[in-house]
Amino acid sequence: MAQQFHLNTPLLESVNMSKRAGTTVYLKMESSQPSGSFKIRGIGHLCQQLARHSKGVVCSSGGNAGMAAAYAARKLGVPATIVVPASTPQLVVQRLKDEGATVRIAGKVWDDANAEALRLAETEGLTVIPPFDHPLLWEGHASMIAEIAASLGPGVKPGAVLLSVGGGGLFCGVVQGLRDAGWKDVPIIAMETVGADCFNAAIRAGKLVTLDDITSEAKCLGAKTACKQAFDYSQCGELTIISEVVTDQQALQAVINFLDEERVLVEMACGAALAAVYGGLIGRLQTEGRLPAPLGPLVVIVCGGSGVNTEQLTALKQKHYFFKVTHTHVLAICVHSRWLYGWNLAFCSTHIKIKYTLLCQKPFWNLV
Ligand code: PLV
Repeated sequence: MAQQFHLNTPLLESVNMSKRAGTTVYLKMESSQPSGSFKIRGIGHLCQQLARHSKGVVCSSGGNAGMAAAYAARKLGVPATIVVPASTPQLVVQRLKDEGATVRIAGKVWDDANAEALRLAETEGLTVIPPFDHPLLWEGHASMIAEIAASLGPGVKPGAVLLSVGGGGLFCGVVQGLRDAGWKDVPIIAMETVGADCFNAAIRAGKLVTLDDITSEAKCLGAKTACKQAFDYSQCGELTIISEVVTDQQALQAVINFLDEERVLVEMACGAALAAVYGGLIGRLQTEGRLPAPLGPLVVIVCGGSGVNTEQLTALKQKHYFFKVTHTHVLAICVHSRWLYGWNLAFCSTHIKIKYTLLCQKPFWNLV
């Protein structure tokens, strides 16, 4: 049998997240995979089938598919070229090089890098490793559901599966895995961030949609168009798919909460899924009747990601103004403006608004 590149990852119960979600939360710890994310499941499987005797592989990536391709190629003794967009953090570029890959930077977003990878494959005779759109990838990703079934034990079925969507490869693999396990009635909660929400846009439009740009910080969710199979699943009617979008700030806050509570650092791409628990989405979906109440165990795919370290996290926090404005701050501004302008209410209110905007680095009307 061909060597398997991925690991069987733990399924951990989270007491903190269970409290927040109102049901038992199990974390499928794909962040512990070699290469740092679930991607090695599908890409490892695909490389076993297609890359063993290749002259070299080329993979366009937001980072993590590239990490998996570079890892698998190194294990197979095949050269790897990884094409990433300019938005890819330097730390990922370095990690790819440390894996022994040749790194090329092309364009602004993943779609640009993909065009370059396809061109290279053509001119240099390299085997293309797609990051999310290939049946072998989905087959590889599906293995995580078989593992979840084995970990949960006989007779235990998830109440829902929570995951992030970029191009939709993980989603397709999970659908396939749920079908194989006889669990196709288990709802899937598919999370994206605003500005990297091609799957949600497609569902709303009733057809595949190409976003104009990727404006989210969660670059690893940044495909402009979801893969057709993911869209077809969303339309097939036999599955329950709940597509939701969170802001970058919510995804980042989820990354911070997860680090504090579970002691694991993941990318914002993964934070998008975690935000559904930390931001109270599960309860809201139950109130809206879109998820059953009570809900069976919630399985969260902790997809991971290598594009983050403490320095990167600090930079993201600064960018997303995580300054906590307390009542004392607001009171101090009011007292100061009263002292400056007395009872001139027009001046006072303008002063308060300006101070508040400067303090929070966001307009005062975004107070909540
Ligand atoms: N990232 C891809 C696509 O980027 C990549 O090249 O790395 N969580 C993490 C940590 C990811 O890296 C990705 C995909 C996803 C979730 C979403 O997976 P997908 O693309 O299969 O839906 C543009």
